Amino acid sequence: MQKILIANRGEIALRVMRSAKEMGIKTVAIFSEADRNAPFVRYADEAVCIGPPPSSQSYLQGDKIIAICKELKVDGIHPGYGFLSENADFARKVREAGITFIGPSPESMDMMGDKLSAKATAKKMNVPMITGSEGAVSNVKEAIKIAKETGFPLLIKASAGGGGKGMRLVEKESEIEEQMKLAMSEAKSAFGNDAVFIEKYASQPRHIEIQLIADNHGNCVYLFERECSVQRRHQKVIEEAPSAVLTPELRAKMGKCAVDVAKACNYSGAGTVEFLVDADLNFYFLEMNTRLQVEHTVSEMITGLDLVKEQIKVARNEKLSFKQEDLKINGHSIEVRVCAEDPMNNFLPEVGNLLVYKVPQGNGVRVDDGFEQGMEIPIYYDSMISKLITHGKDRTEAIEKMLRAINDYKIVGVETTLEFCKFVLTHPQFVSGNFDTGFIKNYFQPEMLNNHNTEFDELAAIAGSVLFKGNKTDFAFVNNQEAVKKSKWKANRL
Ligand code: MV4
Repeated sequence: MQKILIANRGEIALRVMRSAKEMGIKTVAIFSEADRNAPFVRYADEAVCIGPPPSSQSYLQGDKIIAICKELKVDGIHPGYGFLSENADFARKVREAGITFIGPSPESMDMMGDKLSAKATAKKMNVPMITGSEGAVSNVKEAIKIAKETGFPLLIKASAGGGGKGMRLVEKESEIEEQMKLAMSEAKSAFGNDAVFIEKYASQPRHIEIQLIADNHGNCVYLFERECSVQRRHQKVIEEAPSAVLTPELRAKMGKCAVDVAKACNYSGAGTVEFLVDADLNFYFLEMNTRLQVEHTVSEMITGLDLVKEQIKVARNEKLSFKQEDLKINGHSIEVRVCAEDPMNNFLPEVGNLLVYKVPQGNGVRVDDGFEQGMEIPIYYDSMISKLITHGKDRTEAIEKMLRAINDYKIVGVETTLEFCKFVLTHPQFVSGNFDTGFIKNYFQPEMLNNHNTEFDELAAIAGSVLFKGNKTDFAFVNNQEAVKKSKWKANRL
């Protein structure tokens, strides 16, 4: 592999290109008109504008991306996460064009993309499953019959869904008919597939996932777990590795189940098997993600591996260079997602200029970002500014480093989730390790975040815009006014 195209943007495009460069592989960026000045575009050896800002006209243009690859003699595509990363039809077209898709085969993606076939595959391997329907449920009568066996509450889930999309909670029999109709029509319009299934609802579970990597020679190993229970509306907020609650025995058991699922779908590359874990530490298969995930970084920190390099090596048909028994957990790693959102205002995404943007540094601190001071946060894509990752000898040290790093992170111009993450990291329930997916709903109220230093923000905003003025005079005036107005408004509100 001589040259790869990264069919993505922002931090993950940069992160992939760094590994490619270390391997002596040339990189091609594609970018939308909104990303013309983004660092990932400059970092690439070559860069091509693919279209207007909306994803549907740029990063989701699979045929256009393949045409660019042919023109620039690209021999591999890394899809990152989101966008086309789990699109089996795209992976198939890439293969047909004679280009290597850095990821699993379209056949594996199809098998795992459909939750019903994923569950059937996992069940065949004797992976524990939550009680529920055997396959799709297509009428209310059948649903009621299953509900009598599983009991209430139960969940109706869309087979084509995932990440909580197309999921409905049913508390009692009288609600089944309505919820089932809603679930099916939602699934039909969102995914073009109205297949739904039923599961007993596990209350307050933990979300624990196993990272794995498989090669094209029948080798597959698990890279331990990530604890991802701190979520808000199915968006992960904080992830860590290892989990504070798994024992070595349970870890090995879950790891083996994840590897079995991968083997059953002839998996190749990096993948993740998601489990629900209940209060008694019983675990149940949820779904498999056939991509590199946002939070892969914490697995890298505790294993010492570079997952992107491993993905590329597998795509080059190399054998894994390590066995399960070679892998050890080294210390503890935590990641927080730094998003341009306002936690005081229902996490509403913010757009605006990064007037001041200074990242934390030092021992055990890693920042994977895609922005620089003075850049605008575009409205077209997700709100993540960066991933802040720490690594320490144990969980306590990883938390201490994270709190220090959050304090050292200076962002002025947009509200961020940094203070909110600090709230989570200092909460006794989080510190104890005893928390589940209900953490934010149960413990967080916006009023708990009132330690804004508005005077600092205001001064920093002015300082930032003065700095910024150095390059762009006209802009700076506007930004300065806006920043000060914003800080004053914020001060009034408090
Ligand atoms: C569940 C569940 C409880 N019981 N399934 C949400 C996302 C999707 N991957 C599956 N999800 C859930 N499935 C049963 N049978 C609770 C959730 C769930 C959840 C799972 C993981 C992380 C956060 C969550 C938040 C709410 C609900």
